[in-house]
Amino acid sequence: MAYRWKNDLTAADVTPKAAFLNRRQILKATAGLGAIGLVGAGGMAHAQDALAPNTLEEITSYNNYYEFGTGKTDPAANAHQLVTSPWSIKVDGMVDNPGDYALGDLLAGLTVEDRIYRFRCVEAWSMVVPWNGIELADILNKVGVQSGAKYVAFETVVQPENMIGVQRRVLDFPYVEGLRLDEAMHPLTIMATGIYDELISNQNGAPIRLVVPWKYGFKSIKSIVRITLTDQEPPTSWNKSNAREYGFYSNVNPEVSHPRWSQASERTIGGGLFAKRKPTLMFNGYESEVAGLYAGMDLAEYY
Ligand SMILES: Nc1nc2c(c(=O)[nH]1)N[C@H]1C(S)=C(S)[C@@H](COP(=O)(O)O)O[C@H]1N2
Ligand SMILES: [Mo]
Repeated sequence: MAYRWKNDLTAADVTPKAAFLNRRQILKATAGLGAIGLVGAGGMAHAQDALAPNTLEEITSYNNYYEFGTGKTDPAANAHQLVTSPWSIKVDGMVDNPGDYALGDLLAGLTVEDRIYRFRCVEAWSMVVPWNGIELADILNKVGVQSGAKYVAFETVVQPENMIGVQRRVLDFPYVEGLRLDEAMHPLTIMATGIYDELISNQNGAPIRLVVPWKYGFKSIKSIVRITLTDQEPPTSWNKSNAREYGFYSNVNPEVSHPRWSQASERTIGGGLFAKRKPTLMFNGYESEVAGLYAGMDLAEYY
């Protein structure tokens, strides 16, 4: 990559959290995952970007994680049942070093960075989340992507005995997602292991989940157990469920409506009773970084 992306949101855009200041302990706790980069903490403030702040409480109590139920508070109520240790990730397909990796082995030596990102659900609500994560590109470069690979497929763990939504078959599980290889290698794309310098909560997708900030939230698949390099566009859960409403790309785009609602504006979680909806930004505010990935594509056709 020719450049290193600079965060445009800072800690001032999220509500201060006691643990966020307590960085030393976290450095100790995540020492096994490599040094923590301070990309977010020193980033540039954009005064015009008046985003509603989100607390850890908001981020961990209003979730989508259908394996634990379809209600917004179901994941917080049920995800304590998720077993996250030990955790291994199968890496297969068109890679030089396929295998079943213990999570710590896969991430060893890679840099955990702070990334404060806008997060926009296809249901037209949004938050600002201070993630800690590793660039997916670093992981892919470590396992060695073969030249014919064009896409990356991801799969969420299935623990039927622990997952009420799996028992009720609310979706076709395992939850699966995918990215084009250039999207996966983009420096904005991270695998998050923390929020506010704490280990990521189960309801947010512990122990490791994808975050692709310019795409609708459902692309950011949780609790990943498999990463596959392939030359075929992989199936994705919401596209399988309703292809007319949910495409493979799912880039945030205020000009392309969902068949049942507008995507031109969004409700900010935690904004309070009288909070105004705010206009949704093209590519969720990351247009200058990612628009080039889609040059020449009709975004209404490739939604
Ligand atoms: N495995 C899995 N991943 C998932 C989901 C899910 O139901 N199952 N929901 C998606 C949707 S619709 C959104 S908006 C985000 C929500 O992430 P958050 O709860 O951490 O805010 O997770 C995405 N990843
Ligand atoms: Mo979502």
